[in-house]
Amino acid sequence: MNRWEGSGGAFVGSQVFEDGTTGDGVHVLIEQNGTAKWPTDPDYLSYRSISPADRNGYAADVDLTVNAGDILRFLVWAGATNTGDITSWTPSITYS
Ligand SMILES: [Ca+2]
Repeated sequence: MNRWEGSGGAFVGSQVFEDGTTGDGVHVLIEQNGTAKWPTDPDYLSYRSISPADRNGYAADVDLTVNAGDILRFLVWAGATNTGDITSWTPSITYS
């Protein structure tokens, strides 16, 4: 969890993908203070689904305005089963 000390613009850049090969995949979402911020298209502000063994996944990129005390959450939902739900997600956050 990241908690902000200041205010301003922030770019979240990340690639999220599945490392597992079985199961029903995962569903991912970025929230700011409990409000969905990514994905924005085409699954506007709802979980983005990633199939098992999808090594490309999605570029989870979003421009945000952050304020002191804001919390960004990178949510991974297993769906119906957590079998094979090995997920890679290493976001970087750049302030502007
Ligand atoms: Ca799953």
